[in-house]
Amino acid sequence: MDKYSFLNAAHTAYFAELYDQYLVNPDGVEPSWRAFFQGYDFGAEESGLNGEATIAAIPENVLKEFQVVKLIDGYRTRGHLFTKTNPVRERRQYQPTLALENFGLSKADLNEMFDAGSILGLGKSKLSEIIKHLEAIYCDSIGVEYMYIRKPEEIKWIQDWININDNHPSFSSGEKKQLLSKLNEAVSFETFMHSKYVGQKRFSVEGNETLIPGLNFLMEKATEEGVSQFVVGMAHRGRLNVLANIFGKSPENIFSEFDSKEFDEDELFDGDVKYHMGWTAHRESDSGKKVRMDLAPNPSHLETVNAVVEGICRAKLDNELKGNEKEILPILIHGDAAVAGQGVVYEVIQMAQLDGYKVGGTIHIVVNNQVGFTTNYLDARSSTYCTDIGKVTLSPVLHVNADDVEAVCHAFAFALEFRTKFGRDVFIDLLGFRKYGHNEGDEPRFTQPKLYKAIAKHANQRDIYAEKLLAEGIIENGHVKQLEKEYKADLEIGLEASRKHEKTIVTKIMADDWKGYEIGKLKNILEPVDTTYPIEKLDKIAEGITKLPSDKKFIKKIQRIIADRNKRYFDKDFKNYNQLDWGMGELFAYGTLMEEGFNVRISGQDVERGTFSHRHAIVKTEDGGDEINLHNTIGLDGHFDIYNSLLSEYGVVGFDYGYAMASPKTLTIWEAQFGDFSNGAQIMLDQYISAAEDKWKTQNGLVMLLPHGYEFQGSEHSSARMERYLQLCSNHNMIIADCTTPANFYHLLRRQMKWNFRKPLVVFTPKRLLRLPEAVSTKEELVNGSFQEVLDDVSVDKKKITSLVFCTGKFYYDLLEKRTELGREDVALVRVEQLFPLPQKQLEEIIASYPNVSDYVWAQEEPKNMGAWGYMLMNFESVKLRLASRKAYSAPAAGSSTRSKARHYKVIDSVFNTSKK
Ligand SMILES: Cc1ncc(C[n+]2csc(CCOP(=O)(O)OP(=O)(O)O)c2C)c(N)n1
Repeated sequence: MDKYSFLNAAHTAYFAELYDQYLVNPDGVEPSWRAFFQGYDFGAEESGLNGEATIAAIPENVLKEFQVVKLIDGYRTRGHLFTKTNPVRERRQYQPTLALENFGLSKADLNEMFDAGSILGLGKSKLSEIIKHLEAIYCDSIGVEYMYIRKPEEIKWIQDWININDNHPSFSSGEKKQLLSKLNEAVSFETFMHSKYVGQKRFSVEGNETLIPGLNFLMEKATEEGVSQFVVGMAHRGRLNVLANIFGKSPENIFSEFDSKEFDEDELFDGDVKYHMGWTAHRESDSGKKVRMDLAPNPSHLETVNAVVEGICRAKLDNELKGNEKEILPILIHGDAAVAGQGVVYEVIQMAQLDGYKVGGTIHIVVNNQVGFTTNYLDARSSTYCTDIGKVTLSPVLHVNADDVEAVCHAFAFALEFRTKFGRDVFIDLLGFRKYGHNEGDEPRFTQPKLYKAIAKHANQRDIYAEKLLAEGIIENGHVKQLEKEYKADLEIGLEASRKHEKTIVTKIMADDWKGYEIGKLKNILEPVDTTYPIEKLDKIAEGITKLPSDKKFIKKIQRIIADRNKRYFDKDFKNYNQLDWGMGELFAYGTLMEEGFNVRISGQDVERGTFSHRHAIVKTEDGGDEINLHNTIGLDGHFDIYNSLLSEYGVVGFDYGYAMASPKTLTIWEAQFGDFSNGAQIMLDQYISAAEDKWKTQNGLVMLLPHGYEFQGSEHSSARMERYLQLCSNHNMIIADCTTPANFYHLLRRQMKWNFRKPLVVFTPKRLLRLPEAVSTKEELVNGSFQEVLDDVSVDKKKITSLVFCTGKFYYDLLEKRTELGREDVALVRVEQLFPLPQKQLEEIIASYPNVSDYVWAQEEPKNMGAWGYMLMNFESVKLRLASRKAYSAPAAGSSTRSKARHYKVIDSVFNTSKK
């Protein structure tokens, strides 16, 4: 008997279904069937020997069923390549096509009935019916990519969803009219602006106007499903339209920005171009639910805002939303060229499922106008689609023809429901075109003459839809004209009103979260802040964080480290009693702030232990089963979250910046592995950290800890590039510090939260000092002290001093060592612990207290063209400083440790060698 005689015709439906299951999830079918299907596939594709034998043995009608299942699978995996999604040009041709012949079928089979139809919920059907159904689902205005997903339940859910009504929406007449009305707003806004602000850049959304009804539909539907907050990040394209028609920013306000009048504000606010501004709106949905919408401000730098938006959402989740991901929806709106080209997109997407960064899924919308400035998509990416990055997280991607507003809304509905169900990212590729050049004054035909010939003839998306509704008898002639008239009349009123303003109306975002916080002025920054803390409470915290739980087992080394902390604090007989090291100073800052009700979040590479093993904020039990954050076990008010990050700087700094933007009550810290790597996040520094307050009047208390210091490890791992940070400083935009004692670091961190304003704080943190016996502080210094911007040399007889040396950070200890070795009583070492804002007055007072100085020195371990020298030269004119440093180099340090040491000691010698004056 033939091996496959059991495959009789009566069971074809069963085989078809089984084969379908195998195609979706090979491991899900019973092994002997799997082997059988593998043989069949092999035969069908490769004409391999075993496969051929298998095929030859399968009865003809069963074989045909398999071929139909293969065809169905072909539509599922490749259907998106053959859609009608491009409104203005033919799609590229992909091979092989979905032609019948490519699946061993022919036209003669079209009228045959196949059980495989049951896989699609059609029951036994004619092949022609099956294909019609598949064409409608996969090859009309929406292309669906999802077969790379590895979870069968997600695939099944998607297939069921798109199977309904052949993946087409069924809107009521009322809903259709509502879509048209929203489309009219999108179109009329642009035409109004075009006539009133001729030639002014506004980055019109024309060619993708359906974004507006799509977003409106998405938000209304999301609100129905329990979302109460939206956080949106988007670039220039269509931003003003979104602000007007989605966020409800008043035309009066928008036009006031267009007229570019002066600001009625203080000197610390220079403003930004109108298509970068953020906005917060409190609106009521159509169903009467209250929602909050935040549009994050963003710089020109494309895609950078993604990270910030995710951070904002996570902060809201960690605090007011108590982790309920269904209450908040992050929406990122990308450009097609930018989403394909900017690396930060990858960094942010990699965060999607990570403990420290996840937000329950993001809806990504690409406003795909097929051009990036002047660059054609063929030059802009190697990937098939601009959205292919979505496959990294196995996110479904829907490509949708932007001319078909109903399909657009349908795709948005899918995105929302998938995100709600699985808490994962979804991508919508909204495929339209760009009516004008990159901006409205730009000639697109220089570079895309053919495309723009087609675009010139193409109707706008409102008119396309109006025609459809007219044909369906839903609207009458003149309906659109009336809509346009009414909408433009409102814009006219706004325009009139805006012209009466002498100043631009200043946009405020996230004002609710920042009630009670004032923008920090220089005067406040340099005033002392009370960061003292009662000893009894400190003792209690010490008890909690210097003892491991007795019912759990830990490795010996961690037991020793925590016990050492305990003895340093409590054991009067211990040789290091009351010598609190750097890690302790830091951990006490967190504990005391938590007790006072603040939260702490730290993220960065390997921060839980600390790159240099000084922190151990998370301790793991010996079997690795438990992770304990001692700070969270002792009943303090605030919570302490610390996360080892993915290996990213740009994305993670952006995320934590966003986090700090939405949570003034959380001490938000990002730590670099070594400070050198922070330049990977340079855009965040230049565009946000140093400039945001000035551009957008937003506050941000992000702390950056940047390990820095010359310890002869090569050109990297030495310098966090202090000079770069100092160059960005002006108008008290941030704080730059380089502390030398645990107590001062402790007070610096506490001061950061005690202020009633927030400023970014950049701290150059030590490596050697983490364990240096001299770099310790006492309990009393934590309890009674305060942050010292400058540490005068208290060990000297000031009258004897002829050489007054200023330095910062760890280099102080190198100099101190040498001074001790030389026994020099004529040299004083003054530590500038806060470099910006520079404590000028305090420095001058210190200078005045040394009566006999003839040699003022700035000493730094960095080369002359790096470190703080240039900054000191520019900002400190009270005395003429002599420089003691390496000479100028292009790399921060030599690769050879011998050479690096020689240079280092030469600098130290030059500090004490006054003949080199
Ligand atoms: C990081 C970055 N590099 C370069 C630019 C300059 N630039 C502005 S818009 C643009 C093209 C963007 O194309 P796309 O992402 O498709 O958006 P579109 O303008 O077409 O909507 C470029 C290159 C920028 N703004 N940001």
